[in-house]
Amino acid sequence: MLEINLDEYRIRPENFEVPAGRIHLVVTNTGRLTHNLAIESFEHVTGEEAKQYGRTDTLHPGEHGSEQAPITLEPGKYRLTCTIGNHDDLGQYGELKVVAR
Ligand SMILES: [Cu+2]
Repeated sequence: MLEINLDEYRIRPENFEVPAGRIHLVVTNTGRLTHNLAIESFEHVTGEEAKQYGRTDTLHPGEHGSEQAPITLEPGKYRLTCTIGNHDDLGQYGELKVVAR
């Protein structure tokens, strides 16, 4: 389970390590703007969209959210990001490490 807080413009905590398999998101927007949380491939080819493994709905201030659909992750490194506006550019991203069970 990933318990994450979103605000301007951070994902807290920024770094996670979880066992491979089903990932449950428990996300709270503690900020004053809308945010979301998406899990994407850690690296992607420049000019191409990152592969997205799952995400929450858009969360308004004070709202809680979970994954929109079941998320299953293989071991590896993933990127956590907010896909709203330019929040990622402003620093709203983190890293998720998935390790073999
Ligand atoms: Cu955001």
